[in-house]
Amino acid sequence: MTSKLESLQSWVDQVAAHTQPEAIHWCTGSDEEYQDLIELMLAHGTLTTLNRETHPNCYLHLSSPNDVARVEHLTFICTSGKDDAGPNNLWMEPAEAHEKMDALFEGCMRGRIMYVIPYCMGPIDSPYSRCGVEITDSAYVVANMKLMTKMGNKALERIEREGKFVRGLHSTGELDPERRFIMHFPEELSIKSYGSGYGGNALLGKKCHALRIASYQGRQEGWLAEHMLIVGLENPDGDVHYIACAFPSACGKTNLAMLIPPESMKGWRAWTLGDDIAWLHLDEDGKLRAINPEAGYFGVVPGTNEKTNKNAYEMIKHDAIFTNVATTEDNQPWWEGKLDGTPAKDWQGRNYDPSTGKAAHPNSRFTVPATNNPAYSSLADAPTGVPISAIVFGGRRKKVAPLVYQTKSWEHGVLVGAGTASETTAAMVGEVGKVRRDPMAMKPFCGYNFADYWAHWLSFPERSEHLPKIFHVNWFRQDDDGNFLWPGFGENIRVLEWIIDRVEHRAGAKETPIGFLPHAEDLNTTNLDISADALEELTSIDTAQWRAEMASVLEYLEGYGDRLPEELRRQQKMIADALNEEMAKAS
Ligand code: OXD
Ligand code: MN
Repeated sequence: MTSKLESLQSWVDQVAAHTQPEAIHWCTGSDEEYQDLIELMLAHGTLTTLNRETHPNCYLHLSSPNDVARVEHLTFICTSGKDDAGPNNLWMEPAEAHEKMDALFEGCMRGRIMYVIPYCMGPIDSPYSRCGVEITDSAYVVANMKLMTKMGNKALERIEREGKFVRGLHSTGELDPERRFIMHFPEELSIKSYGSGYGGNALLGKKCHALRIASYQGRQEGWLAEHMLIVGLENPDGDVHYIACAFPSACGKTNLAMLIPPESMKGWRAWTLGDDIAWLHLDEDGKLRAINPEAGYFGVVPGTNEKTNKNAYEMIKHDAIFTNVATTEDNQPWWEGKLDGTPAKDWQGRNYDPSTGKAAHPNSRFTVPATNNPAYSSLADAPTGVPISAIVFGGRRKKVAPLVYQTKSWEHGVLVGAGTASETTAAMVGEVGKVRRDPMAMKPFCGYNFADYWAHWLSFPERSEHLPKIFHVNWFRQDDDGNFLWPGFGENIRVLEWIIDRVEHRAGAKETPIGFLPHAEDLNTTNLDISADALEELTSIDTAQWRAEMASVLEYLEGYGDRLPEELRRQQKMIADALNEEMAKAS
């Protein structure tokens, strides 16, 4: 096959000449093609079939043990000016990065098939969607891209019509961590990724395109590409509010996106629009509208069960690809937190021995089409997306951050987003449990200087008077003995209910220096098993801790130097001054 789009065809020819594949396959996106790829991988041993009775059409892939997560230390933003990448990114000069990558790619597909994957991020007929083409030598990547994006002929037609697409070149190479790089060239709308087969490094439509490149593109074109889930909450009267929430990796985004309200909240329903990424555009009326650029979920498996996330548990029982989970004697997938079964083989295919670690890798994943989800919202495919009522930032904090608070303005919300911090998790290589600032949960994903990104966020009020309200939540507060104070999971809807009621001017709150917090009685706690003390702690702030927090936020922001928008300094100062006043009153 060839493409009638000259720029696409010549790029494919050039890559083929350079990487020397045995054959070239243009992906059509058909179900037969998916099935053929599965058969091919089964024949090569890249995949194995899981129990057909309990898990029809489910397959297991075990990756190389050194290739199980994103590699932020090997991920670069290659803009012509170093400052454009900012202190939040590793930077390499574009010519140097191309040279380095081209040397790695030279001849790397000998004996392999080169797949050309045209894909569309977002509903195929949405003006908010953007397209790309990924060239890869991994059948696993193609199969995952089929589940995660709109890929194949329809995307190719759109690309040929528009003439513009993001170019992503990927090879698993030798899976050698010493020869592994993920390079982004936002000015050229291109990506080169070598040496890893792991989702975030290899499914280039996801983090590389839909966040890093798209955030850069969004700034140029006046929209936002964010690391946010999108959920619709329907109240007993049938009113639906859409909320977009940014949490760092592995903080329960998938769980919140698929939440099932508790028994006591009769008549409430949650609808999933997306679990990881949101693209936010202002419409002609100044309303912020969201689409989910993805068509599937690439979620963390451990911890998923009937209680924590029944929808996810159900949706991964069929038509799913599992990566790095364990298996039971009868070949069902197994992971820590699964309520039944016992592991026979671990995630490296070895007989399970508890002394060698967990049975499933903590960052083991499922890939499924979004339509598998019982709570899938049909509006997930609406070309105009959904209107967003509230934006919620959050992190994993044992202390300091209360359960929920509302910011005083959009600008204050941008400061809160910029100051978001979280304890690190297994989704990235490195130490787990360390607190790090993760602005808007975009630390690993913003394709340009955070200072410019905040300025972009701060420009929205100039363009709209109808922006959503901004909130901050923390499901992970602990008492001094390390017990969680809030039950989380489905009960989180109680917090979202307060958020919606604030948006609708129906709920009470107390004003504090850091924003509006609910009084304990403003939260719906009917039939919730929680002590008055725990609720009190969750809905109050410690002035001394917050003074330290705000000083640390300022110190972090000052790391962005002259490019830091003055407005953020002003917002920080207003809060710091209010906290000082509070302290003075108390003494
Ligand atoms: C993800 C991540 O895989 O954020 O979604 O790491
Ligand atoms: Mn994510």
